[in-house]
Parts: sequence; structure tokens; C-alpha cells
Amino acid sequence: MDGQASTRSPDPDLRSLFNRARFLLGAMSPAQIPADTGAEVAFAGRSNAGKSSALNRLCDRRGLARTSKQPGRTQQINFFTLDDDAALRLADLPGYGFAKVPLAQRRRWEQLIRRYLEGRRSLRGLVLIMDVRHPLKDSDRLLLDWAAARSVPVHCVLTKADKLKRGARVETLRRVEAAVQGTGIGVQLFSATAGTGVESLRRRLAGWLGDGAGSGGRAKKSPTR
Ligand SMILES: Nc1nc2c(ncn2[C@@H]2O[C@H](COP(=O)(O)OP(=O)(O)O)[C@@H](O)[C@H]2O)c(=O)[nH]1
Ligand SMILES: [Mg+2]
Repeated sequence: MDGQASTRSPDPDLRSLFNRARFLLGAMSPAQIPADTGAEVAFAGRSNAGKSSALNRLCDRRGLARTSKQPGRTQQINFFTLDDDAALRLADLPGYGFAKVPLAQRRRWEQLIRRYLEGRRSLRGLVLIMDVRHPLKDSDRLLLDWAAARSVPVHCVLTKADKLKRGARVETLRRVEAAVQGTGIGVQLFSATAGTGVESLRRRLAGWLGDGAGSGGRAKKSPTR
């Protein structure tokens, strides 16, 4: 397949880790953010980029994160847990960069995101979801700069890959790879509808989440990875 979106055979342990995901809570203010323990991976991206769809596909759970054709509807940080103790979590950040949202509301979200990102010690990595047709917008670059300044690992997911012909999506992949070259940031193609790149994303996340995610989420060390 294209670049890192390889066709390696699916890993059932990895699938079952993410398949256990369930909704924990939605935080509308910093006070509602869950305890800063364990390990967490956050999903960020512009509104309508395909973040919720990517989360659903990652976890093979259609209705897990709400998806919408109407942009800008996720107004809170939604937390999902992968284990019984909520020690392994995914965080779905509110989409940014959507102009039609009233300024006051946008400010509130931006502040919520900033407060979350600045203090989060359990944050192991940031998945930046970008529409493969519109990568690296200003707001995406701001987030990359922020993550670099704080040494938070980033993985760029170019989603909706099914919307472009092979040549065009590979060209975009190479362009984004070139833009982040030397930073350690990963880049991959993805499609929530076609399932492209799901395995690569699961591997990256399991690596970040560490030992607790090693064997199907059963808090054991995995000698195979
Ligand atoms: N063709 C295609 N459409 C997608 C894909 N991912 C998301 N979408 C569509 O893009 C729109 C926004 O998706 P959503 O996941 O709600 O975006 P979010 O605002 O970033 O959470 C919805 O209409 C989805 O059905 C994809 O991989 N391929
Ligand atoms: Mg969403």
C-alpha cells in the first residue's frame, strides 16, 4: 500500500485492545477533566477533518465517538477508556479552525484545549487528524509547534484517503513527510470508510500507551513488542 499504510495482517491483540474502548466522560471545563494518571493519547484536528470517524474505525465501534456532517458540534473533550481502571485513555479534543462558530464559543474551546494540553502529564502522544485534501493548515501548524516545544510525540493521520486517487494521495503523503522531516513525527494515510491504515495507527498508539496496552489491554508486558 501507499507508504506506511501497509497491508500487514491484522493483529487480533491490537484490535481487541481498542475494541474495548468505552465512553468515560465529556469535559466541558478543565475541572471535569479526569485524573491525570496512567497513559493517554489525544486526537486533535480541524472540525470536520474526520477525527470522530477515525476514532470509531480505530476501535471498530461505529457509534463510539459521535460523527457528524455538521461541523463544529463536538464542544467538549470526550474521554474514552480502554481498560477497566481508566488507566489507558483516548481523548477526543474539540475540533478547531471552524470559522462559523461564534467567537466567544471558539475562545472557550481554545482555552479548554490549551488548559488540557499544557498540564497533561499522562499525555503520551498527539494524533493530528488532517483531511488528506487539506493538510497542514495554520491551526495544524500551531499545534505541531506547540507539541514540538513540549516534546510531545505527534503522529499525523491523513484521512479520507479514499477521496483521492492513488497518485494524489501518495504525493500528499510525501509532501507532509517532507514538511516534518527530522522531527520524529510519523505520517500515514488513513481512510475511515475503506479501513486504510487502521493497523498502522493501532501500532503507533499501542506503542505510546506502553506496557499496559501490551497484550490485548490486560495490563501485562508483551515480550513480542
Ligand atoms: N469519504 C470519507 N469520508 C469521511 C472519512 N472520515 C470522515 N468522513 C466524513 O467527514 C465528515 C466529518 O467526519 P467527522 O468524523 O464527524 O469529523 P470530525 O469533525 O473531525 O470529528 C462526515 O461526513 C464523515 O462521514 C473518510 O475516511 N472517508
Ligand atoms: Mg468529531
